[in-house]
Amino acid sequence: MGNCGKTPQTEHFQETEEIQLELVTPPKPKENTAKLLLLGPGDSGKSTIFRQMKIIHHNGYTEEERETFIETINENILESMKAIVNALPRLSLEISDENQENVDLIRSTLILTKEVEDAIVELWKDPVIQKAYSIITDVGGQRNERKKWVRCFQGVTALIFCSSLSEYDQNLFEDENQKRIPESLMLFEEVCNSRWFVDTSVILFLNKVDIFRDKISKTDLSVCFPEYKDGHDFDKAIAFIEQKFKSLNQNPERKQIYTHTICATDTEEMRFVFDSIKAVIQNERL
Ligand SMILES: Nc1nc2c(ncn2[C@@H]2O[C@H](COP(=O)(O)OP(=O)(O)OP(=O)(O)O)[C@@H](O)[C@H]2O)c(=O)[nH]1
Ligand SMILES: [Mg+2]
Repeated sequence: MGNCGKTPQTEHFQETEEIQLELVTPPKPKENTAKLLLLGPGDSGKSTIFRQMKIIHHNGYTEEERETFIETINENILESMKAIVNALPRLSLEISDENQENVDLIRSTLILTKEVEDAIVELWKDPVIQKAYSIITDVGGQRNERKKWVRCFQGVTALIFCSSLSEYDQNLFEDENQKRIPESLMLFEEVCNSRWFVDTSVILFLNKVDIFRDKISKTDLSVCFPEYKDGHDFDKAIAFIEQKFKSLNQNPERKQIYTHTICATDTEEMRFVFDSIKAVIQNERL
């Protein structure tokens, strides 16, 4: 292998990158599925929102609807195992003799039969497969860490970005000189204008409005944004923050930002919010 002056390290990174790009070949979108990506800084409420979605939809799917997901799940399992076994040569990993037949089967099949299912179960127990999987998904370092997310980014129907309103007077854990909302704005700017989401609508959740409502009556928003002049006015403060986020959208003609001011811990309220974002998601799929 000619190395064109690359160190083995960069070569390894490049290979990993290629493998990952291969892994991320987007599955064909299914008519009845939408892929939502929920992002946001630490402590903004992502897990709470996800939990609410689960509570709200816990009894929300009929047996029939659930059955329609089986095919997608099966395809994902087979595609993922294919990607792992196909990556073995490039990772210089060799499968044991007893699993070679299973590898051949996975490479050649397109359908998840009982036989293929058994082969996947056997392969998943194989330490070589586990090693390949961990190299593919667990590569260290920030740059690669990001690559890992590429798989999540492809084929996204709508992006949900969650930001906490209540922390405008708090600094980051990691950096005590940086306020949390500006940090969140920076992350939003990066995500919103990322090439992955050029045409993806963004649903912006301004969360923890309950805490914000209390706080704004005591602490002026200007502690975070010195240019803010409307004191303790709740509506004006919300509108100001919303505008801060929206102004970061570099492509307002193609990309909409739908903002919801929410209290993620309130299940009933979240039921309404999810209902209203369903319309956006359905539009996106047209
Ligand atoms: N009062 C109030 N608390 C909230 C709200 N949403 C989330 N919380 C609380 O805020 C904390 C952080 O919420 P999480 O959902 O864990 O946040 P996260 O974004 O998943 O955080 P990481 O996983 O650390 O990135 C939890 O204690 C939640 O109960 C809200 O609307 N109001
Ligand atoms: Mg979480």
